[in-house]
Amino acid sequence: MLVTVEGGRVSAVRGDPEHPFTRGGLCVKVNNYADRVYSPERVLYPLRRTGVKGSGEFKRISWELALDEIARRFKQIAAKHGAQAILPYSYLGTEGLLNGLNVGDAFFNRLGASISERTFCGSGAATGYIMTVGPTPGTDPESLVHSRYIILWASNVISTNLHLWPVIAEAKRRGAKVVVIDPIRTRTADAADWHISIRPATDGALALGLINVIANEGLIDDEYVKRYTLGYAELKARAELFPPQRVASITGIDAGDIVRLAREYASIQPSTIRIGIGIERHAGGGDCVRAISCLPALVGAWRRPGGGLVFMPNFAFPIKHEVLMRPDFIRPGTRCINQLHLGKALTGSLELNPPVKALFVFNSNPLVVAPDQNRIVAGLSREDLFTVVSEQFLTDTTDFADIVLPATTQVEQLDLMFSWGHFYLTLNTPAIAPLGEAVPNSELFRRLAQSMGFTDPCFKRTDMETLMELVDWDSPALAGITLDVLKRKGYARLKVALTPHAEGNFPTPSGKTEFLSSLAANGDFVLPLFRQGWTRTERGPALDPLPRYVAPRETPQTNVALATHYSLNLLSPKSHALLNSCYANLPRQRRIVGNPRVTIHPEDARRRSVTEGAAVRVFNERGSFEAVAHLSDIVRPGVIVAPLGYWRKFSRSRSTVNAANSSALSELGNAPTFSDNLVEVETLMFRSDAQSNRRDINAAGSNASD
Ligand SMILES: Nc1nc2c(c(=O)[nH]1)N[C@H]1C(S)=C(S)[C@@H](COP(=O)(O)OP(=O)(O)OC[C@H]3O[C@@H](n4cnc5c(=O)[nH]c(N)nc54)[C@H](O)[C@@H]3O)O[C@H]1N2
Ligand SMILES: Nc1nc2c(c(=O)[nH]1)N[C@H]1C(S)=C(S)[C@@H](COP(=O)(O)OP(=O)(O)OC[C@H]3O[C@@H](n4cnc5c(=O)[nH]c(N)nc54)[C@H](O)[C@@H]3O)O[C@H]1N2
Ligand SMILES: [Mo]
Repeated sequence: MLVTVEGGRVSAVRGDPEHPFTRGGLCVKVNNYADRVYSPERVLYPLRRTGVKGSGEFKRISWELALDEIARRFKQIAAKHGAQAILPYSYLGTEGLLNGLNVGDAFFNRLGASISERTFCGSGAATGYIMTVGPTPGTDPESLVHSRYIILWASNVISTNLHLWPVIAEAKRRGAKVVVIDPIRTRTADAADWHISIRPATDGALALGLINVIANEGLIDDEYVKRYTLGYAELKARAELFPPQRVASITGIDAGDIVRLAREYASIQPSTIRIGIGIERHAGGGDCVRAISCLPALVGAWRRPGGGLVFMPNFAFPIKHEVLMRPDFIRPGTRCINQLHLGKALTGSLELNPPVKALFVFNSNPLVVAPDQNRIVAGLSREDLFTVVSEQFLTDTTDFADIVLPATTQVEQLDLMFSWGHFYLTLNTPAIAPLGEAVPNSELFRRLAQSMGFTDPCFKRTDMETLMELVDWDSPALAGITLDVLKRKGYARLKVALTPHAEGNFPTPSGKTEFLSSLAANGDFVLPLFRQGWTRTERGPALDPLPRYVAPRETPQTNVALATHYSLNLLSPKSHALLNSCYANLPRQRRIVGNPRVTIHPEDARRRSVTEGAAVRVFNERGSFEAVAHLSDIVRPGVIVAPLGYWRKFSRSRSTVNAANSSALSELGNAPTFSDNLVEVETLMFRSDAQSNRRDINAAGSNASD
């Protein structure tokens, strides 16, 4: 992003036309970023609560007072209950290496606080991926132009990975076939050659079914399998349990289509699979990715440029995460509380000893993004809970804070950006000075450390010092790349191989694609969780050495008893114009997104007498939210969609889709199970003021320009 500054003020932002990957394109979320920076609603000064919890009423206080109060309360709580009564909570408000996922780790580890287990995004899928192919950056997204067969598996590229689309479109022009596997005909599915509509949470069966056909029809690359894989015979035997007919009955996909997909994928080379995050959001998400990760090796897709898997380019960035994480500060035996369990942790359902007495939130808006929303509301309403939130805006979460601290935006802070979607390391230089008294997260933790009396050198480092320490500048991936290069150009492409696995070289214990996982089998299993931030390993019970199909917990097919009350599968993918819950308060994005809406298949709507534009309540035993019904066959019968991102305080029901979502974790990697839940829909008896003709362009799959 190029920022134009006039008279000390950002006057415009635009994409960098010379950037090889983003090509000058900015998405609808950030192409008016100056409006976010200068929004009259920015939090620019520390605030203290004046109203009841949830009221969002505050008065300005000084930083000094705010820090004094936080330090005093933290010390009191630590003395009375132990420091583990303090729970940090953060996610990806910014993805910057300095101010992002790990910026608070050293502070909270030093404090002895509970560890917040961060498994919102990719933990289940990445666990399955690492078990099979290791932590490899995989196929270069840019090399997809060479691909002749591209499967976008649970990935709504046009909305969530916009800059990859031109690469795919170019491959298409060169003759590639693009297949989308998704229960929704998304705008990406609309633009593809073939949309395969699958029952939610059944992809693991499909992947094993593809292996079945590929193995039985002799479509494997014998030589590649022999030299660079482990456990083919065992995998084949496992896949025997998944013949196309059986897979068809599980997934709702026509058996002929399953066979055709397998044949095309195997024979049209190079083929690539882009794995999306939607894939992991159910009980068996991680295992499903294990099975998918077997596929490229089976058919020898890794041999050629453009073949393989696009999933974790971030593994290419040579970052020393421990510099920020400081695992050496963790006191032995410190407990871990999974972030998806926030509601339970705050309301006593986890029987925590000590109970959580203080919550410190930054880079996150849990009231919108975390499941089990009603419990979170109840927990945050506790008078005896001391809550601090560092934010740019007064969100649903800050409404419950005792103290709010002002945070800078991306144009006001120094940072170094890695990526989940390409191989460019980017230096984010501040364009303007911080507005008001806002501070970057790095400075926030320097100040907190000082207030707590922590004198360790890491709490005194400048941002530039941290940045220099954080990067492994000697890594071959950075050959020729220095800070000066980054300063001059803004970004630099990592040195990565075009065909990293043409000859095996997988970063697994055996160096091969492990159909038969040695990590799982040895009983001394090492679980690569995204816990303390980046992959941290942990011993767990031995797992099935082979990928298996774990049936979803809440579907009409797998939970008949529950389905007699709630018979629709609710999906809550990303909104096109929002970034998780970010931008949902800004006028332009709100106009584009419109009001909360739920898309339902016309047949399901008819059975419930739900009509187009009707105000409906979506509910189950966990909770409910209201939305405007949109009838469309872009969703499979039995599936409804309500995208993530709307804020509670703008909804009539003061609840959003995560009120109905479960905090149950997936079997591998403790991932969320947002796609594994049953709900029911009923028409409200009055016209909701949420009614509107505007469409959420993601849910409606429209190609309306924005
Ligand atoms: N516009 C926009 N872009 C974003 C974000 C955003 O909020 N908005 N968020 C960013 C973040 S944090 C992430 S993690 C990425 C995620 O980007 P994606 O991986 O694209 O994630 P989602 O949109 O959640 O889900 C993708 C698709 O998976 C489908 N899906 C859901 N359940 C299943 C299932 O069981 N099987 C199959 N086959 N498909 C399923 C959904 O219908 C959806 O179309 O996007 C990033 N980019
Ligand atoms: N139902 C459902 N729930 C989901 C998902 C889903 O698909 N469906 N997706 C999940 C996924 S993949 C993810 S990644 C999570 C995302 O979860 P979060 O990372 O919590 O989501 P955001 O809405 O991006 O919230 C970030 C907050 O940080 C603030 N912020 C931004 N920059 C800064 C900064 O520099 N400093 C500080 N202090 N604050 C800042 C923003 O204003 C925003 O309020 O949500 C998860 N929740
Ligand atoms: Mo995410």
